[in-house]
Amino acid sequence: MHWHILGAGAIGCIWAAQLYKSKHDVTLILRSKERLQQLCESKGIIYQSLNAESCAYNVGAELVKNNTPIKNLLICTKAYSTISALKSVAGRLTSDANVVLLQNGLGPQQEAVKLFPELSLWAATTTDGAYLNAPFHVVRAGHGETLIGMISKKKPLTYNDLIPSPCGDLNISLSANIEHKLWCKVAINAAINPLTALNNCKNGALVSNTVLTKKMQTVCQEVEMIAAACGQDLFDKPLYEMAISIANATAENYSSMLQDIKQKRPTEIEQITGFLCKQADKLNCNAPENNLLLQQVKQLSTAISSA
Ligand code: KPL
Repeated sequence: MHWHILGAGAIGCIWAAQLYKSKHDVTLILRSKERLQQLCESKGIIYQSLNAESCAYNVGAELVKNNTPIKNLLICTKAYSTISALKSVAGRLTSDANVVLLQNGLGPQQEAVKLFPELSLWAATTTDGAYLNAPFHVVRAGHGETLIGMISKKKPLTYNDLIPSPCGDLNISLSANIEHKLWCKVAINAAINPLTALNNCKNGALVSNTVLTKKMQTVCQEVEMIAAACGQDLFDKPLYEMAISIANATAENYSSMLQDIKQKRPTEIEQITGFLCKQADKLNCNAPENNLLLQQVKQLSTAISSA
């Protein structure tokens, strides 16, 4: 199976390394000659596993404007770039192509289905932990699970038609209700990410600081109400309890949104809290705390990028 991967951040690099290691054809799609040069200088993807061992994987790479056909595409850009990434290679997709969208947030998946009704589109969510030490040098911080499910209206394929098997140390399963899984992830991200980004704190502070814990509780209550209005029954326990246990389990982590702020990158606030606030507006739900967080993160982002 030949996979093209668009988005060579931490998750894209993990996938590329694991597919390559499992003897699949894999090609990274890079946006500039400078990025191709960086890959060349790093001598492929450097993958550092949990036991600190490093391996180099000499994966292939090409530019977006290359015109070779694409049969299997994984897009793991940040959520705000999903649609432009998909559009940038749409002309290269074969008529039977599979496209997997793996990122935080909600909104782009639904937009992709509307824009490309003829495509076999899949959405994925992961609890794998990883970060980049340098361009194409990925450090595996934790082994989680990746769930993939079809989001387009086409006849679903079987597992073996899509999931490359074997797939190294990736733990991938098909999900019959991926929309629900994406909602659950968005709800957790809405509870944790904006508060950590605004307060410049590790996830654990949401449990140890009573003021932040109280705010997180209010955020969770609103998110649960919005989800219920959208027909989503999130977890088998209250969202607040789930958020507390995830903030505890990841106490030493900086959330992805705080990392974006620290590195002066755009955040995924529009695809997380923004998505939920839009749903709340449509359904006349009151979500003042989430709306406030949305505005505050947007302001912080603007202030940081213009500083
Ligand atoms: O997924 C995460 C993120 O930071 O985006 C959590 C679960 C909050 C862990 O940091």
